[in-house]
Amino acid sequence: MNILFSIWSFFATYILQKAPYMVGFLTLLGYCLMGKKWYDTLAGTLKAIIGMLILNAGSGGLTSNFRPILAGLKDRFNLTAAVIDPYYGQNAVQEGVEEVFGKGFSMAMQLLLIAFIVNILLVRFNKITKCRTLFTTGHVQVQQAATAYWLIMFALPGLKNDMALLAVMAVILGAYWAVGSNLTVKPMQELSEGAGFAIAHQQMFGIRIGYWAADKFFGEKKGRKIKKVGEMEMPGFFSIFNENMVCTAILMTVFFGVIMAIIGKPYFVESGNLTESTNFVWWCFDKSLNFAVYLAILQLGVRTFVTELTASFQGIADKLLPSSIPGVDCAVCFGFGDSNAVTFGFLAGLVGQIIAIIILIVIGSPTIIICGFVPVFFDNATIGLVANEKGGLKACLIIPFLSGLIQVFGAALISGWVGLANYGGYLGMFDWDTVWPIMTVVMKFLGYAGVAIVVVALLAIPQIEYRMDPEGYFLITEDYDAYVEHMEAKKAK
Ligand code: ASC
Repeated sequence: MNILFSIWSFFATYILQKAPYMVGFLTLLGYCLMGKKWYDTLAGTLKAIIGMLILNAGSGGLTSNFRPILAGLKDRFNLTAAVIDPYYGQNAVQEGVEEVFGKGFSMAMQLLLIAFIVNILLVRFNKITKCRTLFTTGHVQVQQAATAYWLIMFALPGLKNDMALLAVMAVILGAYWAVGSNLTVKPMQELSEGAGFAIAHQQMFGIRIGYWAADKFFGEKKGRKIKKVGEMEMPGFFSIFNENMVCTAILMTVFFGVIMAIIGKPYFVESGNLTESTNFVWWCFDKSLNFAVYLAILQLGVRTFVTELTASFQGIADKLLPSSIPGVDCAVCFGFGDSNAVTFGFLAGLVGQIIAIIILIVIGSPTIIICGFVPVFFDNATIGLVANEKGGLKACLIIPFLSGLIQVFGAALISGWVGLANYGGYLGMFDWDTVWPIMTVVMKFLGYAGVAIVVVALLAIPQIEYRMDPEGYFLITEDYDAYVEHMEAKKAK
């Protein structure tokens, strides 16, 4: 019994919560189920792990380099404010949960495990549930389990029994994982031309809303042609913007240069980021160029692991989870579509967030928000990329801009209301500024009836999507080329 527990606890700590090893584990399992030769299995598994580690090096580099800059705005202007950032959000829960609810943080990790099982079951029985995607991004699951733990305890203070509480939370969170990532199947299969992954991250509803809005308001209709970012032929000097690295470097130098100049050298010297003798302008320039470097690393990581994971997942889909595909980190999609849309989406979102923050300050909001790098970059870049694919440059700028506004206002309302702002941070990613606050309101005011409404509403979403195209629904994950033909035939009718 003890040995079994040790194995389980090793698995939970080192594999389930660590995306690279989870991806490696799934690749290993998939290739074994396919009966691949042992050396191909070994090579594929290693490639998947290393690719994901490279992706983490890229996204970690972006985060550690640029997070202090945005957080610096808060210190520089002496604001008492909640930073929207998944890591700050998790810390806030860890710090406050005992004091506010009298419960320890370890229960949030039990929640993660049970919710993951709910996700697996929903996919296993997808003939009924219509859920096609398995969450594989462990670090995100930890952050979400922590915040969901807080929000649901806040909404249902009467639910004192730990087992009942865990059961309710796990069903809601597990359903959110299965249903949310399932919503990204169509946008991602179209963007990657059938690479075979969905997104399992923190803006899954945001991706689908962005996709829908881009199509509806900017998409190709009779007499309306779209111009995607990659199709913009720019004359003379501007043509250098067609090159992703150059474009990113120039835009980042301008934007972050302004922000760093506003914060000023003394702050960065004091916080130990540079020494007094360092040339500040050159330091800003160097930092901005590094943005393009980390983005390139991240894309290399994607190229390294995606084919392995999706090819091996076929084994899992054939033998264990029919018609399913893996849900992966949002940064994976940065390897597809127009790379410049990533930068444009991010910067448009940043402008939206900064305007929203100024509005909060001007109207004297009791909760002030500071943009964290992770939500402003990863959410808006992803949404921008998807919007560009459906609606071109205009959609790629306007939709992330609106998303930036929504992120700040949504986070201010929910984090102030539930009390997380008092602990300095909130998860703050798109779905957690929109869908989760709505679910929290419904449960807070309707109690158990609210829980039922939330669960039924979540589970109804894949059913509705299925009914809109019963023939294409599973085809899109099973055989993308056949799906494209099916869509063309449908259009011709
Ligand atoms: C998150 C989070 C990260 C990033 C990363 C993006 O939500 O916690 O570290 O986004 O997953 O690649």
